[in-house]
Amino acid sequence: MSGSVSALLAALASGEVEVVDLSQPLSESTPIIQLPPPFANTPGLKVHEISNYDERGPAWAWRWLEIGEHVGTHFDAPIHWITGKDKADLGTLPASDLIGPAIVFDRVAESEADPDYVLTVDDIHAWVAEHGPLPEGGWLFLRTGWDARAHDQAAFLNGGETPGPDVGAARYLAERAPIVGFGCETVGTDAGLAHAFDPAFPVHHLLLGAGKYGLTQLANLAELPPTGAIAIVAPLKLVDGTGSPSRVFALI
Ligand code: 23J
Ligand code: MN
Repeated sequence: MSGSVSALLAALASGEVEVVDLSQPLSESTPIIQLPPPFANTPGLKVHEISNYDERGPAWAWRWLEIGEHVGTHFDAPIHWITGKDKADLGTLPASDLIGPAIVFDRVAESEADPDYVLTVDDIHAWVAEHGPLPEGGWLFLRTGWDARAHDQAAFLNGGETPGPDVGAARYLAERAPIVGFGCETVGTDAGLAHAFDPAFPVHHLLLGAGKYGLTQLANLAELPPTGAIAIVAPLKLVDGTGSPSRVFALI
């Protein structure tokens, strides 16, 4: 075993390094995105019993799941969007992209004051001036306080008014930042009003078009420092997958 791995194991065992669960619980009441007509919408989770220690299987319980790829805490692969259609899917993206540094932008106050708050390039430059450069091969997580609403579909969707990056910030994160992905607490990586931006849904359009990744409905970002955490992101290795409910952890 290498020295670095044993040092990490020792730090985990002693509690010096802590594991934070960034995933929301996944259930039949997990909020799902609501696109306006004429667009098709995703089903949420539906759980079916196969057996429950009964005549169908006396010593075992098991279930099967019906679920959209884009439900709950989930991953957006580049092929989710037409701009990324020739790029990676969940079966092909390199596992090494799924573990990396994570930094957190705290925009709780701004999002409480205005649910249509948008993150701008100026905000990114101001953060970098205070905390240092965005992480190479890492994740930028936008904290908005929206995780506190995740038990309630109406409060979570908020009539389509939710914070997110503006077009300039989306373009910067896609084209100029060294990150592999952008994560948020809201139902989608784009702001609620982003269907009316130009281009529409700019985070999807630009970030996925650049072969980068999205993560939504994160929890517990409040426990992370602005810099210095490690994110571990675990979508299914779904062949041709455009997205997947995911377990997401941070080491702090
Ligand atoms: C399809 C169309 C628009 C959006 C989305 C999906 C998502 O947010 C998603 O989960 O990828 S905005
Ligand atoms: Mn998605």
